[in-house]
Amino acid sequence: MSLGKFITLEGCEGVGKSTNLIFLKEVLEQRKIPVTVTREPGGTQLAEHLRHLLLDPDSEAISKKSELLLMFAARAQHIKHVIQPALAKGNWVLCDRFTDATYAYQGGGRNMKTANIEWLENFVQGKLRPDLTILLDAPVEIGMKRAQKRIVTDRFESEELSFFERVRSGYLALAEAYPERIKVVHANNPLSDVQDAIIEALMPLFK
Ligand code: Z5A
Repeated sequence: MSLGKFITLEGCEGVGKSTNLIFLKEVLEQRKIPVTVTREPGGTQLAEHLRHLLLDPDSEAISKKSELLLMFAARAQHIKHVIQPALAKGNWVLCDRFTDATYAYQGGGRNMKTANIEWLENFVQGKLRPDLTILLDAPVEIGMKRAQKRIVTDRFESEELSFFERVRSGYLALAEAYPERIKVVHANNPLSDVQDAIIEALMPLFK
């Protein structure tokens, strides 16, 4: 049985997930809520190895099926060794990306069948779903421009603009399908406005 809350941050690259994850952690800690901060793909030793393989631009060509399965292999480890134990002891888990990213990137970006992703989601996660997902949404060019300030480019970042447009549409379609869980925050606004909107989305979890 899970006692803590499971919150995920999603969005295209450079929209501010990492920045706002730190902000959310501080907000929760001010309320004396124990927090576990983690990310996907990753979060355990094996899952971080898989992350490295998945993001390394020098990896051998990774097929769409392998990419999808590796995302879920990393997730299975992450859930068993980090997410479930943290929730069970009452921590709130803040996760930088989760399965919505698979629907958006492998489903939207790579055109993989939703039914296959759904099957894997049920197989790997059982009933586990986030209590709240904050979808940071901005025009793709804005996020790309912010992300371009970094020196290293990963395997996904070398995709074309059209790939990221499909990812963004995939995310927005999910938000429409699950309006109770997924709250869209306009990430091209000034950071203080973005963070006000995040707090507003968080409030129902404190009741
Ligand atoms: N992936 C997948 O395909 N399938 C899956 O199931 C999962 C993942 C789980 C992981 O990358 C890759 O894995 C990802 C999808 C794939 N590939 N891509 N692309 P990641 O999540 O680690 O990396 P990322 O998406 O590229 O994240 P990022 O570039 O680190 O961006 P971010 O965390 O969203 O942004 P940030 O670092 O917080 O902010 C970027 C800059 O913008 C920074 O200088 C901030 O100070 C600035 N910023 C942030 N907010 C603002 C506002 N509001 N105004 C102005 N400036 C701002």
